[in-house]
Amino acid sequence: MFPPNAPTIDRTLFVRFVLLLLLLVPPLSSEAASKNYSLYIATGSVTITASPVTGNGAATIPSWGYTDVAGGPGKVPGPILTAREGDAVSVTVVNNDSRSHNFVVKRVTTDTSAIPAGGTKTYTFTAPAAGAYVYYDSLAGNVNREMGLYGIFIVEPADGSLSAWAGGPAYTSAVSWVVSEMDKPRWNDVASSGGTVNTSVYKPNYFLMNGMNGFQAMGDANTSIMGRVGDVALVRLVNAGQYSHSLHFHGNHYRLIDEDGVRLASFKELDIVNVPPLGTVMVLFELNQPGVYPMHIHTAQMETGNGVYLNGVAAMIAIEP
Ligand SMILES: [Cu+2]
Repeated sequence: MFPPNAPTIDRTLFVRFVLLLLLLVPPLSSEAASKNYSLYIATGSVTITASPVTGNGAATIPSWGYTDVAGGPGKVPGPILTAREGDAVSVTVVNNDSRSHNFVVKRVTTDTSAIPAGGTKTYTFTAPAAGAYVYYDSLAGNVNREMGLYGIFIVEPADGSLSAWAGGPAYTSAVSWVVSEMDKPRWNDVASSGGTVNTSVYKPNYFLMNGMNGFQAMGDANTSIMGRVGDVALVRLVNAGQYSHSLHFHGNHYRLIDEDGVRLASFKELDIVNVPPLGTVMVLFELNQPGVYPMHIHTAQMETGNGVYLNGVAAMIAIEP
C-alpha cells in the first residue's frame, strides 16, 4: 500500500487520502439496478421448416406466446428476461388475448391469479440467486403453457462477472436453451380454434429447441455453442415442456453445476443430462476438441418433427482450434 521509500509523504495524510478515495468510488458494477419489462400475450404460430434432404415436414402450428412487441404476435418462447442478482425487477404483462392468462416465475413469484382478457398486471420482485429460471402461464391445466406461453429468466451475478454465480465457475460465452414440445392435432389445433383440450391425452408430435425445429436450431447462431479450444460455454437450460428432456452432447463431456437452483458441491461430469418438466439446469461445456458436433435429445421420438428425423430438439457445437 505504501510507497516503500517515500519519507517525504506524511503517512497519516496518505492513509486518509486513500480512505477518502475508497469512499468516493463505489464498486463499479455491484449496485442493484431496476429492470423493467413489458410483455404482451397474443396469439401467433410456430413455423416448422421442411427437411433439407427430403423437402418434407413443413408445418405451421397455432400457438400463444409472450412478446415484447406491443401489438405483435406471441413469440415461442417469450423474450429472454435478464437481471443481476438483487436487481428490482418489474414485469408488466398485458393480456391482448381473448382468454385469461397469467405470468409465474417458478421459484420466484407466487401470484397465480388470472389476468382477464384485455387486462394488465405488474409483477415486481427482487432478482434471486444467479441462475436460470422458467416463466410461464400456469392456468388451464398446462394448456396455456403447452400453447407456447413460457420463456427463460436469466439472473447474472451482482458483480457482472462472466461466472455462473459470484465466485462460481467462470465461462467465456453463454447460451440459453428453452426446450419444449407441442401436440399439434390434440392440443394446439383444438385450443386455438376455441375447443376444449382433453388434457388426459398428450401425444406431442413436435419437439422444440428455443421454439425452433432441429434444422432451424442447428443453423441458429444464438442457439449454437461456438468458440475455440480452451473456451468454456455456460448453458442455461429450462424445460418448459411436459415431457422430460434428456440432452446428449457430442465431442466433449460437460459438467452439471446447478439443478433447479441447487448448486452442486462437486460438479458431475456427464455426457447426458435429464431435465424434468419445468426443471432448470446450468452446465459448463469445455471446448476441448476441434470440430463440429451435434447436441441432440436422447429420446429417438423427440428427435423428430411429426416423424421427420432430426427435426426435433437439437443444437450445433462448433469448436475452432
Ligand atoms: Cu448422439
